[in-house]
Amino acid sequence: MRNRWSHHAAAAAGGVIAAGVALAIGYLVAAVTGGPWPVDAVGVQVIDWAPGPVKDFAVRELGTADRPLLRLGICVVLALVAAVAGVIGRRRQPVAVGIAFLLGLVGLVFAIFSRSAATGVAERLLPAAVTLVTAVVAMALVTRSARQPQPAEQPEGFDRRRFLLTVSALAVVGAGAFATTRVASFGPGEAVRAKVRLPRPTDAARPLPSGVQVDVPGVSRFVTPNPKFYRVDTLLEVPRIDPADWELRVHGMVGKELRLSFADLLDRRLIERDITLTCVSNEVGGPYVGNARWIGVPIADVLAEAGVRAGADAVKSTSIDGLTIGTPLTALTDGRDAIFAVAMNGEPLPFEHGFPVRMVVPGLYGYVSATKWIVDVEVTRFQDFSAYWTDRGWAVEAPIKTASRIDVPKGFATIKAGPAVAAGVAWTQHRGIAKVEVQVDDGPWQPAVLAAEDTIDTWRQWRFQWTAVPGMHKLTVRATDADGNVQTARSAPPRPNGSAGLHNTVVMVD
Ligand SMILES: Nc1nc2c(c(=O)[nH]1)N[C@H]1C(S)=C(S)[C@@H](COP(=O)(O)O)O[C@H]1N2
Ligand SMILES: [Mo]
Repeated sequence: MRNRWSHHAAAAAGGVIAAGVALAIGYLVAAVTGGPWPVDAVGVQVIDWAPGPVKDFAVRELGTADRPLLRLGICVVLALVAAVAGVIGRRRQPVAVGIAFLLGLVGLVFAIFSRSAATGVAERLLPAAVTLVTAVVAMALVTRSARQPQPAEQPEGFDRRRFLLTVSALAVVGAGAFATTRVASFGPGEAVRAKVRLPRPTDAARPLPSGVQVDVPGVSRFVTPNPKFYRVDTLLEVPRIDPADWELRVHGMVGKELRLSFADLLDRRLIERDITLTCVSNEVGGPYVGNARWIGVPIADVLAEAGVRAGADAVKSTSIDGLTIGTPLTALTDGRDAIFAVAMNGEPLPFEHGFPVRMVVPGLYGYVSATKWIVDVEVTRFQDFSAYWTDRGWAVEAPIKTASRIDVPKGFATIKAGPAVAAGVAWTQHRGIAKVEVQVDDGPWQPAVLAAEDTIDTWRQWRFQWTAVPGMHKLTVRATDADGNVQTARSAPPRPNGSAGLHNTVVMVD
């Protein structure tokens, strides 16, 4: 009896290892070809199919940690099925091999249909095809060696030695493929990014005014360092595009279609601007906002050259993986600094932030304006298309709502009684912050001291001095834009067009 269970367990482990070696080899092939790893093909489709509330939860509670968790979840499900297949395979080998084939087929189907940065058919299919074949072969080998013997052959159980040999050989191959992929860097790596020579901008940003940063420890840095910049995207593997292979197509309701290479773009008039980016998913007081110094080509210049035809009211932009974003034409042509950005804080865009080219448009949430890894721009009409997020219940047009955040003190911090300081940031891109006020408990609104303004397209810091008396106290902040509109106290969730309401922080005063 004990023997039988340990044989089942061994067979289950064998099934898992068969699946593991297939995934590891697929992982290697994906890295070499730049095609999608089948796990990621399934994962990207799960992201696209996930109901709004699930996605909102993932963004809110997990942030970028949702990606490894999604991969892990898919691998756990696969491991469970593979374990069952391994056990079944002791008696019915063809069934186990059939299960491996079906799992591989699922990966292949998702690789065909999921969004992916892979453009060629071969690169798109190769990783999943190799995974499928490996899965079938590995499952056949494992189950053959774990087969339940007929009583006549080997009454004492399966051939332990042969099983261990098969399984460890597969494990070594799998581990080798995995390690090779992690250690070697295939495809366009940091080298292609490092090779980019950024020309000097034709129109440089003025130096940051002194006093944009309040001198209070714990307040956000005025310029968000690239590695700290928030990130929102919908792929499991960041696209790594070689600028030499990159092209931007501008077409649709234009007089003349354009195709711009990366070199063409760098040859054009480049402007350098400080622009604060915000995500529509940011909760009141949340972290999905960052400020950077960008260099890019004015989108208006490119559109003017293409010649926008009458009747167009939108630009539909598409990233290399086929994700679409719809932006009002007016926001790109009304004189604001909407750009095809090529640089972020003095370096080529990081891969995570859209290398080689992305859009940045002051005043609009990222999901309607900030297309990363952009490859296609179509001048069109809103009535003629719908974009990725609007298909998922988010608003078609989404100007950024006025917001303010308390960075210091942190929530539930304990501070000393007496003179105290609170500080934070406020933003209302392309309108400009005119006033920030703080309320202690239910007291009157009192003005905070504003830090220097960089531009109306950037966030603005503030500090507030108060006298803390012992007990528990609540600080609430609100901002007013340059047109005199006071930030609303009426709270709204991020969906469908951005969170609203006032941020507050509770502190204990000793
Ligand atoms: N290709 C692509 N572009 C994208 C996204 C994406 O998922 N894919 N996310 C958008 C959203 S919702 C936001 S808020 C910004 C975030 O840009 P960041 O990740 O550089 O901060 O990019 C936008 N551009
Ligand atoms: Mo976003």
